[in-house]
Amino acid sequence: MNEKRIKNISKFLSLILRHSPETIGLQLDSQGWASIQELMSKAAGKGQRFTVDELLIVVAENDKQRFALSEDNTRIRANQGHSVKIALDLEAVAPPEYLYHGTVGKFMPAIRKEGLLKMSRHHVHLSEKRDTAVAVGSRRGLPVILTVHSGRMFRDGMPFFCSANNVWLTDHVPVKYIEF
Ligand code: HQG
Repeated sequence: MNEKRIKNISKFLSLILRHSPETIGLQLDSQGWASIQELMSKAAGKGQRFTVDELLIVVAENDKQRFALSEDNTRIRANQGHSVKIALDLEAVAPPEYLYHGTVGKFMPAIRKEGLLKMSRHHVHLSEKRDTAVAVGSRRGLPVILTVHSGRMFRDGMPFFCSANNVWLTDHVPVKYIEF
């Protein structure tokens, strides 16, 4: 399977499993899982056809490990990034002392005022590596990298979660914890 097809199926799965399952008439369970059989048949009904093997390749080779399979390999869900309301049931864990967030200049006036907000997602997304934040910010233009004092936030009582693919998640980063 070529890169282009992998990317195409990955984008489709992100759309369905994170944002709009209803576009193919699919319902996610309360933890974001979908039956692979049902997903495939409903996707095919809308002209998006792929085999189970192709789906498994997309899950395994995904550059950011965006998707997870259930233990019995019958269900799939996105590891993070949802805008639909689901509970990932992540456990709160202590973050590293510093985490990074990549954004762009046009959001900076608002971020300086309100801190980092989760916008349309469930959480604010942060990374352990600065390079990851550079890649995230670059999706929107010239990246601006913010250092978040996550250790201090945690000690001040703010919970952090780490997704199965190592994205750090929190509710809101108030301005006083951001190094601009
Ligand atoms: C910005 C991709 C105005 C924030 C990536 C960001 C990531 C504010 C945008 C994952 C703000 C939200 C998440 C405020 C934050 N005022 N703008 N107060 N606070 N923002 O896409 O972090 O490929 O929801 O800086 O790689 O960019 O989908 O979040 O620019 O891991 O797997 O509002 O999405 O992963 O944008 O990206 P997003 P994000 P996937």
